[in-house]
Amino acid sequence: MKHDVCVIGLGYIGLPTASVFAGKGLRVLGVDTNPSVVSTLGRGEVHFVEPGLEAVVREVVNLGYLHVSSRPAPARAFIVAVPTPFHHESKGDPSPDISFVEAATRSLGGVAEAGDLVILESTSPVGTTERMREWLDDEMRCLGRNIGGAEVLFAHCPERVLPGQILKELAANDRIVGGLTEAASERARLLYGTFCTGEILLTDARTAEMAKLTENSFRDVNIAFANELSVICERLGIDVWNLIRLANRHPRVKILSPGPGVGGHCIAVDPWFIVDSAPDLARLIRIAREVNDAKPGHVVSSVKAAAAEQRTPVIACLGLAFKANVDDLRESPAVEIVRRLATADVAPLLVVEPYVSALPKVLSALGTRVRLTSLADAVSCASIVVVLVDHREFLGLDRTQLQGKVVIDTRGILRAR
Ligand code: SAJ
Repeated sequence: MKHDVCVIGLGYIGLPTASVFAGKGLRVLGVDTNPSVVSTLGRGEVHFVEPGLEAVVREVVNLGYLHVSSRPAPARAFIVAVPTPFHHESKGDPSPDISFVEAATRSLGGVAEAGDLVILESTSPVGTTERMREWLDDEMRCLGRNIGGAEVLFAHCPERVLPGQILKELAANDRIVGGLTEAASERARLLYGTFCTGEILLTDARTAEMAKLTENSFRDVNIAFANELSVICERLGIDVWNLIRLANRHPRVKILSPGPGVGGHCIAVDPWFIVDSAPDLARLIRIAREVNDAKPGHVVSSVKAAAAEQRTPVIACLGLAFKANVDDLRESPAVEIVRRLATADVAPLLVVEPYVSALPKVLSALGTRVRLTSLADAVSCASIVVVLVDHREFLGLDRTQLQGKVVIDTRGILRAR
């Protein structure tokens, strides 16, 4: 049987995408190289927290619209949604790692046929969709198949959904579709039209690749502006939250929120893809990355300074996730701050993270200096309270409980009310 859609990579983007296609009655094959992901999904369960996703997956698996496998099979359309991390170079800037995209593309060498559509959803450096065509062509030639990559249609359709609201945004957001040919763009438009109620905007593949990188760099640069303001205000004795609230009353000013740094697998990563492709020109984008990456170090210094003033300091760190109300700890500045405080052995650390049941390895490996505990225990035992994430569980924090303690509120939640 030829599937309607085969999705390669069942992570934060691939799985919801496969599920919404299946929910529209398309026959979908989801592929993941991790055997435990395949077996979890085969039981109709999911391997990460995303509101509403488990119910959708259970339904489409039970109805037989979504199957999962460790290998791709023939399909009219293939969607590649694998990670595109970066290499931390020992010298110089980080550089993009597109080896998972290459492996996924080559895995289609034996199954793709002339007229099939291959879509890249992973955020990728400009030119990656063109390279996919070359990889597939090469793979098919090696396998002795008599069709080439050129007979397959290719498009880049970047995802732009917000973790925590993925199902809603998958359907509602406008979508950019950039084909290597117009025929590819048209086919991709038809496919996404099955569930996308937002506008589908057609362009070429290189523009689509750059658009995705631009969106996240725009946000990074604007968060860097807020983070720079926060450290300037600290020195000048000004409440940055109040300042931003006032400045934002100007009709054309919309400053974002400062925080402990920028985390997640998108905004802290994608700007480097632009810097890598034009290092001499991407000056502002690089500086924004550096400003945001310096923020965890600034928070650590403030906590150390507060601890140095006390005889027996105990530090409560509220939150580990990279942002509010999710369990995602990837590239989280909060984890990095706790790690640095523990490594420097500043004081006992009580960590509160309502969205995880155990500390991540990078922290549990540090031994008993870091303990995961409840909000009530952490707040009552600590002499220093550091707010690292604005989880809804922390918003009701009672100011009277914090009297007499040093409070370092990197998210401004205590001033917001
Ligand atoms: N942050 C701040 N201040 C702010 C806003 C965010 O410090 O005013 C921090 C957050 O705490 C977090 C980081 O920035 O550490 C990123 O969070 P986010 O909610 O802004 O974005 P992500 O990484 O969850 O998702 C982004 C989104 N991109 C944009 O908003 C331009 C999403 O639409 C993309 O699909 C996603 O990246 C992606 O996959 O690229």
